[in-house]
Amino acid sequence: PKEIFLKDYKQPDYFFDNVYLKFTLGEEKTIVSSKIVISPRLEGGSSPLVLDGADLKLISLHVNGKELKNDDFRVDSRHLTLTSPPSEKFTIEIITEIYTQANTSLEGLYKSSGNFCTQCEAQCFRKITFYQDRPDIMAKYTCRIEADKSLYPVLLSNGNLVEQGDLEGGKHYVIWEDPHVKPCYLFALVAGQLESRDDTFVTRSGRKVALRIWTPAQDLPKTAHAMYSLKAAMKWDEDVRSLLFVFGLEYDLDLFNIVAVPDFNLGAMENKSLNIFNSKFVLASPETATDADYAAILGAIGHEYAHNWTGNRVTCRDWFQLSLKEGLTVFRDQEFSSDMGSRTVKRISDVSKLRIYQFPQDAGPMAHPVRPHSYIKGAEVVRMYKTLLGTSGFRKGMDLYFKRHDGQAVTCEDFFAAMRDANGADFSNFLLWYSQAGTPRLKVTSTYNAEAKTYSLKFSQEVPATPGQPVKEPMFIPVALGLLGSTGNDIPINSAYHDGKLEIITSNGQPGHTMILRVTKKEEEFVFNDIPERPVPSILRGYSAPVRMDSDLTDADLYFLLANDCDEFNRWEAGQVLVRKLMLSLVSDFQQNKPLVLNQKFLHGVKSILGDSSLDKEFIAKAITLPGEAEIMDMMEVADPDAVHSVRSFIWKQLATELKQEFINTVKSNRSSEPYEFDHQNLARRALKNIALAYLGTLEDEAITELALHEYRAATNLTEQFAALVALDQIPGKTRDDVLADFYDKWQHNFLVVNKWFALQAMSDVPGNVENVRKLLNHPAFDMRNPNKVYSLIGGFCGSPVNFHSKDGSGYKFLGEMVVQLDKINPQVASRMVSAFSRWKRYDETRQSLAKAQLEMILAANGLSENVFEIASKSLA
Ligand code: DPP
Ligand code: ZN
Repeated sequence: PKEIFLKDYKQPDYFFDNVYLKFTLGEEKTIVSSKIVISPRLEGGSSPLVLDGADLKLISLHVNGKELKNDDFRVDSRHLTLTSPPSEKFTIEIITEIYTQANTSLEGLYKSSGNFCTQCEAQCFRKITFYQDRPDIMAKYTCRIEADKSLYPVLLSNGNLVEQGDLEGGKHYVIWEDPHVKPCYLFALVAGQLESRDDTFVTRSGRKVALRIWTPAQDLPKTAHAMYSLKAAMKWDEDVRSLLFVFGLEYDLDLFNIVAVPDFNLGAMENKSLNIFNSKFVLASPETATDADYAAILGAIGHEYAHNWTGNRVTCRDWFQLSLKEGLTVFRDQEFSSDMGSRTVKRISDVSKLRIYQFPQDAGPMAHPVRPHSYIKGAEVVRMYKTLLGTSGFRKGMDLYFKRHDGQAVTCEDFFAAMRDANGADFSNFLLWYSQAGTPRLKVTSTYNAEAKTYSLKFSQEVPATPGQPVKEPMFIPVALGLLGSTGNDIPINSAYHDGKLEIITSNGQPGHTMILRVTKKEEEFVFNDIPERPVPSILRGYSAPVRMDSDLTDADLYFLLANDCDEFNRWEAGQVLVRKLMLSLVSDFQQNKPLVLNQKFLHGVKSILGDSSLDKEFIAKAITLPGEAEIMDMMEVADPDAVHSVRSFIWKQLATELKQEFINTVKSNRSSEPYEFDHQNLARRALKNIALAYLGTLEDEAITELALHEYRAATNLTEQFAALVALDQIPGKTRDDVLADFYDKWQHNFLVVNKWFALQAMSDVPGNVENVRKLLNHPAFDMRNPNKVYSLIGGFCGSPVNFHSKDGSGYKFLGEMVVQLDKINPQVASRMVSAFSRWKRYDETRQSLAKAQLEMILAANGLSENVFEIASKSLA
């Protein structure tokens, strides 16, 4: 396949005005008839019209009502080309057949548990009919669906239902009309035996919107939280209260549908007024979903709903602009979740994700800029606009963006220009965030001059080379900074000498006396005057830019920040810097066969946080959680999974041993017999209790096993029950086996819960666990065709550093085999799995050659998909 480049973008030669689709859904095949009103862009122009298509059988083709002859068009496996279409507005009518039953890729129109559904993003509408499958083709759609009435009583598409009725032979039909123009990737169709939970939402201006969440009847009781989340998201997005950071965006139709399907490649899809969700992000009850699931549902529904404006009303010109909608919408859902829960804890989780997923990718063969397709880093870029412009400046930019571009398909530069123009802002080289790959490294050194009472911070930055980008320019890095005096409070300052000039530095409503420094050069210095004592700097408050920072802060400084910083994110971060340093030094001890000894100061730090009743319990839980193994490996010259795993387990167990009584007390004092509530107070309580139990689970101690068993049996919700299971899972033996069997027995009919059971076993660090995982492939509850199951079992296994990276190569061999098998079923899922190999060069030579052999084996497989080929070959390059 030919690689496509951003610079090659060309406007389409033909615009589509109206699209009339007719689906005749059948068991053997589905017939799709598509009638499109087309306008040539240039008057009198008659370049060929090239339509995309994949796996389609062309039945007939008419232009302006006349059937086309063979000389007038060409059709091959990827395109239908009209060699010389009319030079004025014309109508084309295409009839195709598609074979939905054979579609295991879960792209285009497919079947999930007997129901029809669609997934068209990114370029999958072409699996439904021939079309200009690109987002800058925006048209109005009318969709007629015909199907058997008893098998498919519910027939849904985008927009408003305008007509329905019965047909001969037990069939019925519906007609949906979407008044808004949209690109084809937002088209959706659902047909099946579904029932809905109904509610209404009245928008700020009085529009009464019917809300429906569709599932098979038996799952309806599990949609209450999703409905709550949807109403909260609608309210949040249209809100105008000045204290909250909100957007003032109202919903624009009278109906909003969500459908939950069990087989879905991704999390969810924002199709206009007919969102389709992976059931994992809709279904929840206290007994079958954890707090993390509840939060993920809130976030996912918030995300897809937010797309109605950022993505649907204003969409991407081409797929290089994905971040235009995804970066912005991830940012918006992060803000929504922050307002619904703890802002600090949400920020901590999001930054951890960035460190675990994005930074390693930035440093590997798959490194790419925010454009074309980085979601999480794209959200960080949007966040930087807000940091620089403040809440009201950012809002002005958003308003201008919608004023200029509503109903259009635009670019990241258009978004940038709206932010800039609405504020008259100088953003210098900010656009580089979209085009330069790699994680910038920011070095900070400080000097205090007691005589002159000046304090200086010197910044230097470097962006590492990435594939195709050997040389980099300095980036625009907003650094949120506070200077703490010895009392622990911020020293009130609002100006600094920057390159010899006095600059006033605004705080944009950040906590304390936070200043926003604009660091834009390879090296630069900021000097603060009238500083009475050597301050402790709190740098990058709230993680104001997605960079890796090294500073000359001492351990004493870090402990001071941990105890005093008014920016809670940086309090957590100070603890993380300390523990990362500690872990890396223990890793080096381990590699040199030195005995491992836990730093007592660290132990006391953990103890004092655990006992600090002034802190939010959810924050405590985050603060005493060690960074993940992937995060530590990412900081090493040569990643050593065994050493990192041993060190992390050592610290974990040491803390459990030394703080056993404190952890036991934490478990006991955080029990509750009240019914489950998903509110901050309760989920914070459960988070703290569960982390304490997780620590205790490492101890081979009968009393602890009893305690964990008690928690397992007494639990009234999955959050606590599963945490007890995780604790018990750590020690191999009969208790572990019994309780795993009991759990399966209890939940075997709920596939979402069974997936957790798969994942837990897949991630186990029990030596030789690959054999157990292989056995589970044959478990009656497992199914290679269901992405969630694959992600739980095979994906879960790849997340276990010791077993996946086992030096005998058994883990790599397993994944290699799985990728080849999966690719034949579902290339998207296979390509997600093969990504686990992409960082193979980070490991030692033995592991490198084992992983390389698997990548070569995969590339040699017959009929490999483009998706897997791209990742495997780029990884090897
Ligand atoms: N556009 C989809 C979403 O935002 C892709 N996962 O969730
Ligand atoms: Zn999205």
